[in-house]
Amino acid sequence: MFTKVLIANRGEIALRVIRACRELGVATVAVYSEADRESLHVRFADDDVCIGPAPARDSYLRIPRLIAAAEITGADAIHPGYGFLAENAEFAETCAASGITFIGPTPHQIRTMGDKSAARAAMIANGVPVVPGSPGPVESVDEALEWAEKMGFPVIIKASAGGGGKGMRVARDVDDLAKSFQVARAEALSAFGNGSVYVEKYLQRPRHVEFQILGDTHGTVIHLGERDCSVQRRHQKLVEESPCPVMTPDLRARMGEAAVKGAKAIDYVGAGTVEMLLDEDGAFYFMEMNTRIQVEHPVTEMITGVDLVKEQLRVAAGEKLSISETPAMRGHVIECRVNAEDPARNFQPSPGRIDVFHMPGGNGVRVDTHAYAGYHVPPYYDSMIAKLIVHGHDRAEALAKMRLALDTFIIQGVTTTIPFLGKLMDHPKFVSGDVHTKFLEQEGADLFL
Ligand code: MV4
Repeated sequence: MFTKVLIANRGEIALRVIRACRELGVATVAVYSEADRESLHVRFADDDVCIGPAPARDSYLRIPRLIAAAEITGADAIHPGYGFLAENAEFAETCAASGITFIGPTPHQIRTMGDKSAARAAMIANGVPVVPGSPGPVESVDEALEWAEKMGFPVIIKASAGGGGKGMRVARDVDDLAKSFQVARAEALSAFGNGSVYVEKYLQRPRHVEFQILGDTHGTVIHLGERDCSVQRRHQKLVEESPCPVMTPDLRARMGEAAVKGAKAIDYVGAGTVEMLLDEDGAFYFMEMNTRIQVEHPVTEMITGVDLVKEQLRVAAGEKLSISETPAMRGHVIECRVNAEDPARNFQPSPGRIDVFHMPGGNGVRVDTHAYAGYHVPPYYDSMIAKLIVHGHDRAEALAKMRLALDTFIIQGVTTTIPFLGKLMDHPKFVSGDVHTKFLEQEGADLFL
């Protein structure tokens, strides 16, 4: 095991990683920007290093400063958390070149899955179902049109370097296609410096169902069940749950097998997530693989009892996973992301001082947060200030527990999404589990007020 781990992140995930290290007897190093001086991750770590001014590009994204901080403090490994440099192959390479273990997959695995078109090709080559479409990038409108005519409209043009919804355009008909192709290509070029795009059949109302994967360096790759993350707004997840409300043992076996096959195709090592689209007719398709620990990992932790961050540390240290098969899944788990945002103002961020902070509690209630009364939510970073996760025997109990927990989560001083989430928990379609990726856009209007 490592002696000292540097956490190249901030906020709740930095605290989450510090806890896992502590439990394993590993010392920790916090890095922080000038805006995060008063943060709990700095107080809870054994050592801390200021790495620059508030903007992330001047601090949390500066690879040389992170490596220097690790060298100065004697850290032998770096955990990247999520966001920032978590899926940056160059960072993973620089760690290795500096004799520091990157707690995550290899640079090659990060790169393959980061190129969405290459990932799709790797899945096709290994017999993992993908949405019908072009096997690789398309170079012209005419080539895109050939595929569109083969599959039928609507189609979606996606940036190879994209993911998370950037550089995507839907085309409803032939007239749409030329424009969508050009817009997607231009957006991809300006956002990623890479104009490569590919074409897929567009699914109108799919669910987003993702499988948690763990792989080790001894050849074991397993899945730990799924999370339904269909409730999103502008590609930001708001609620995640497990099991997926429409899951059956047979469907889980087939989707899980496909997810593991996809991860094994690149000999995946570490914690990862295979995102799939589950269509209304029960067909499922590989969409993307995320090569990091995700925000919503506690959903899987609560339903399986497996500590995913401790598994990441074990795997990175060359040890075997603590489990060799898919663990049993017990009951039902729901997670709500609490953001300092104003739903009535188009979810505009609401930074500032938290004056009152009272957390819910009780049996089966988990809160992952870095916030406290007196904490200043900085305007520079993601506005998530807490994750509220509840476990019930079944979905109805989990829902009831979530409603009560949201009602007793008191935050004053900044506007939060808590009241919005409370209303969402009473929405008839959410209550019945009848959601899809367009749910909020199409049915959420009265929740925002
Ligand atoms: C799709 C799709 C429908 N059909 N691909 C959104 C983010 C990126 N990961 C891929 N995305 C989608 N790809 C096909 N062929 C619909 C989406 C999509 C979506 C997916 C998951 C969660 C929320 C979403 C919201 C809008 C669109």
